[in-house]
Amino acid sequence: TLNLTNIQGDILSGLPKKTQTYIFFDITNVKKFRSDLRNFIPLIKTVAQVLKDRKAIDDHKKQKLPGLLPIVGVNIAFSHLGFAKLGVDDSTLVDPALGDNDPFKSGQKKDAVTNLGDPVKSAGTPDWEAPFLQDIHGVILISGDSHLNVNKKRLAIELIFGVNTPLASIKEVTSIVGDVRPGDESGHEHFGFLDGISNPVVDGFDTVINPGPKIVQQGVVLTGRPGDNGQGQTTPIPRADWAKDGSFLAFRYLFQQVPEFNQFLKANPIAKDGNGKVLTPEQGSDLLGARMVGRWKSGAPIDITPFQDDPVLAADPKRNNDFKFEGEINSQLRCPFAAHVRKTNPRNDLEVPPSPTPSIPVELRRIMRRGVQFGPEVTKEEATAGKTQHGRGLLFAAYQSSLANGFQFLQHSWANNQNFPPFETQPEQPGLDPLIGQGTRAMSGLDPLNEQKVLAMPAFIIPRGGEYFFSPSLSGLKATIAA
Ligand code: N7H
Repeated sequence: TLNLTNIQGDILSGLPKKTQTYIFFDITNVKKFRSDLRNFIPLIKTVAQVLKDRKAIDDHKKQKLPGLLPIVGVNIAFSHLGFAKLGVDDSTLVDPALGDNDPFKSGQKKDAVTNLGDPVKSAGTPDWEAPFLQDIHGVILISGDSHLNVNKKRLAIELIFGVNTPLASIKEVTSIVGDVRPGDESGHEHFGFLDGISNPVVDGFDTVINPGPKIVQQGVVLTGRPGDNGQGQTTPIPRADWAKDGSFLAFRYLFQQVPEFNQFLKANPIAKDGNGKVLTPEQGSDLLGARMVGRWKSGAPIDITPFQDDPVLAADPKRNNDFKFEGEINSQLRCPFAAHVRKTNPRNDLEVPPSPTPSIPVELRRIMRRGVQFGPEVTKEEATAGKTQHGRGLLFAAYQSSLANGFQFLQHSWANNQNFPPFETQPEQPGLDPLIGQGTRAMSGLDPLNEQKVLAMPAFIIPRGGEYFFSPSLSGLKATIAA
């Protein structure tokens, strides 16, 4: 069984948040950092504590009490450079089969150019915001109900590490504030689609099990647990004790071109649905967006309800994730092969003949997504001009026991691969993931009555930074990292 007081809360339960601050830091005084870290550790919310917080939030809602319950949650994670600076031997976090090419060891700056396909500024350097081109040793996440409460906690943390004083043990490289969108858009990302519906259900942890993708072993998310077996071998990568019950955090600073996305939908409405029914331009644009994502803005999966939104289905957790692209193996009638949710979780596409047997099961490639939006709502001016003037997007964050099997693989081998998903009798090339795919973005299958037709599109999501971190267990933090 899991020791829920030993695992950082964001990994399995997601720190509750209306707002979240990410503080990216460098360690400037190793000895002092270790002792400051001992004072910081009690602030960390474990899974056990987050579950309690979530229950308190539910009770607060049920009792219809005014306002939001004041709740703040803190987590911490380190990069390979951070462990190196601390002199912590992190060799058991590195896949021996990958060596220097292990994404955690190489760091995301290098990986962005060699594997993720991020646009480059100059040879070997991604076109990122300046702070992310620097070395980053770690990140502190502060989530909460309000800016006031998060900022109070931030001050307390800065005091512990003596930030901006002669006794500082860390230097802040940069910090970013993310905010859940206001009103009815709460839970929806900036393009307008409901997010956070499909995350892996973890064996022996989740108590509510709704119909949907297969349950994953604990080791898909947590290091040192059954299923944490690197490249899918049956023998787990041996992790040092301190490196167990942690998880790799892939952070990506992703900007979204929202007015441009809306303009594109408007300019390319689908004329008729899959039954031949003529659509209004507005319906045609909505269908185009839904087919790019694989879900309607409400969250309803198009594999279940391909040509008409169904908000009731979308809101029903027993039905809104219960699909497998079944009966669709060689067809894009209901859902394009390259639709974002089909690219990033192909479900039955890789399980059922005649598709080629995957090297490892889809379950080992699942990631726990914990992102939050940043930036303001689209202004009238931007909407009219169809042009972004204010930076906004997603602070993408995802946990997994192997970056090479998880985030990196999804981005490199699925989203950026125009031949994925593969079928023995491939009728047409799927194309790139229309949202996150890097390369020359184009995909087939958007027009349900003309699946071969290819539509090209500009970049709607632009990566501007990121890093790979490891979020250790509480015992690992105490016994090794702060020792
Ligand atoms: Fe994606 N979006 O609004 O378009 N994503 N994503 N993502 N994503 C998902 O099913 C989005 C990104 C995954 O299990 C939904 O919960 C945006 C990256 C995975 O069926 C929506 C950005 C990667 C899933 C979006 C972005 C992924 C998923 C449907 C960036 C990994 C679950 C909601 C700005 C490389 C698939 C849901 C499944 C779902 C959007 C990025 C992966 C609406 C805006 C970089 C695994």
